[in-house]
Amino acid sequence: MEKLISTIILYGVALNIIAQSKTLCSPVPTENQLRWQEMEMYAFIHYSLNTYTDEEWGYGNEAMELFNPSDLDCRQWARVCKQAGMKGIIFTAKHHCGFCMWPSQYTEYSVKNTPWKNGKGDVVRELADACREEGLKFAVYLSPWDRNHKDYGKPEYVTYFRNQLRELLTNYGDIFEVWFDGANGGDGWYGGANETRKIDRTTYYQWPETYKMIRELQPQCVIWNDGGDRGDLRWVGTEAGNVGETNWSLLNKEGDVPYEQLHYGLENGNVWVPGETNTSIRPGWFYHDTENEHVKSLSKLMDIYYKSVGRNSTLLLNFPIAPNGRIHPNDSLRGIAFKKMIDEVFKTDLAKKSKKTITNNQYPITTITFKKPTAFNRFVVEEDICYGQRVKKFSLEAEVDGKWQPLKDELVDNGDGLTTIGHRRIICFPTVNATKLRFTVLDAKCEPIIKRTSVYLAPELTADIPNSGEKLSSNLHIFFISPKQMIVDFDDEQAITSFRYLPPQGTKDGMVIHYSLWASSDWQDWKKLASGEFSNIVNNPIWQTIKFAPTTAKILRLDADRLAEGSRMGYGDIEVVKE
Ligand code: FUL
Repeated sequence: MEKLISTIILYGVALNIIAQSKTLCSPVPTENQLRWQEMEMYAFIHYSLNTYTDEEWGYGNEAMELFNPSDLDCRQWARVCKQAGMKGIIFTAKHHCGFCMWPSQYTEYSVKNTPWKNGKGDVVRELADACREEGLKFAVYLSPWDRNHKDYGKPEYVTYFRNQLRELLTNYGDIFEVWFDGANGGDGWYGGANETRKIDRTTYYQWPETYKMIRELQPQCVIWNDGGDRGDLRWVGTEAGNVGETNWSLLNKEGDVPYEQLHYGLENGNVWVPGETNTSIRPGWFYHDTENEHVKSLSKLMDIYYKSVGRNSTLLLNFPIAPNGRIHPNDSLRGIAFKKMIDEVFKTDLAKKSKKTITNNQYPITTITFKKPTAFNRFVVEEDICYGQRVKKFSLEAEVDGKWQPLKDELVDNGDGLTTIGHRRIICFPTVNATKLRFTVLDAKCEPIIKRTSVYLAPELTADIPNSGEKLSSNLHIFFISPKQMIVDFDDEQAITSFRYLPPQGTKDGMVIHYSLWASSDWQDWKKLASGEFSNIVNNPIWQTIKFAPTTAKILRLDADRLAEGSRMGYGDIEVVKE
């Protein structure tokens, strides 16, 4: 009897220990969020009338006749994305210009009134089918801001928006994610009103109602929203392709989400809202001929991979569609090379055939003992996020020639970067030739549950095609004649065809949003060459190109009609392209 009692007690203690380690000390993901996180990489596809106007944001009155691709092939998109390692595609069903890539019954501004397939085509349908055939998941981007719709800003528009969403969520099979862009640049065509309409992002769209509809129609779908209401996923605060090395998958349920929280999450947040890192394989989101030689290099893409998937995030990588209706070969080749390189790096887990011992101090210490001195430069660690995210700080050491030496994350500028883990953390460091590797959890919210520790040797990547190969201006005299007027003088008369503006980097202060460009040869007669907006410049501060009919001039004047912030125009660089 006594024996039985002590067995029961021992059993009880053991159960208690297990229970303790599984005690939740952090919010946990939903099933949908878990499934989404496992996707790791999926593609964005930007395609709309902008592809034909060479713009990043349409104004809302672009002619529908422009949409007549000669060779539109959604199967090519799906094949390329699959070979690039993408597990799904999110498609711009409607961008800010309001033009619908499916024949919506609620508007005339759609593919149904274009010459393409005599108005009988449906890009959303073709892509949804192609994805299914290739075994990819499918999702939609539906811009809440609509520069075409006459009612934008009124309650009627919200009904319209929901009707469109219902069409997309009922007619095209399973949708894994909905993407509600928060951008609102203000002005637009709005049914001919040509005015500025800003809305209150926290109340106007009445997201709770819309979310309810999504949950009913697509119970497995995750909601991305950088607007007023908390969705299932968050933006990471930049379109450059990186999230903070410290990346908590948590936010607070209520309240504003400043940049710091978007980028690093919130350690003590009370709800699971993981970060999705979005960036484009080119500088812009839409296709521009001028960017054909600026497709991101393989080393840049790998850097993005480590700073997204390797930092407890997913990667949403954009492939723009070219005017012929296909992904450009420069983009597809680079995308495929990217996937090959990921496979190459993570081919052989060197920890697999080595001895792994786990001891416990306050927290676990994992020591990997190699059979002989082994060269490696990557460490991968994962927490079982079903139990939340727990680790706050860890260390990594290699034993080289009998001496322990600390390793640090070489992609981080300040500190060693060894902080949060979450779904997956990849640490990159210069190659060491070591006999042992020691991973120690130094601080955690409660008992960490580590699911994986792996070690790899990545091949050296020599710098291939440079990121965006931009040259600095030469032979240009740049000065200001007023805080918002820049002069670019090139001494002799030249036949010029475009002007390029790189905004100030790392600050919104002085960034030009609306411009007018003037040319002169004598400082007296000024001819207006162009005016307009640098769309999406705040979120994606890349080179902006203003093209115009070949013009002979000696001086250009750029007027800043609207600045993002501040009262003085700034710039990072300027280029003038000659004929
Ligand atoms: C931004 C938009 O304004 C861009 O045009 C692009 O769609 C990007 C993914 O999101 O906020």
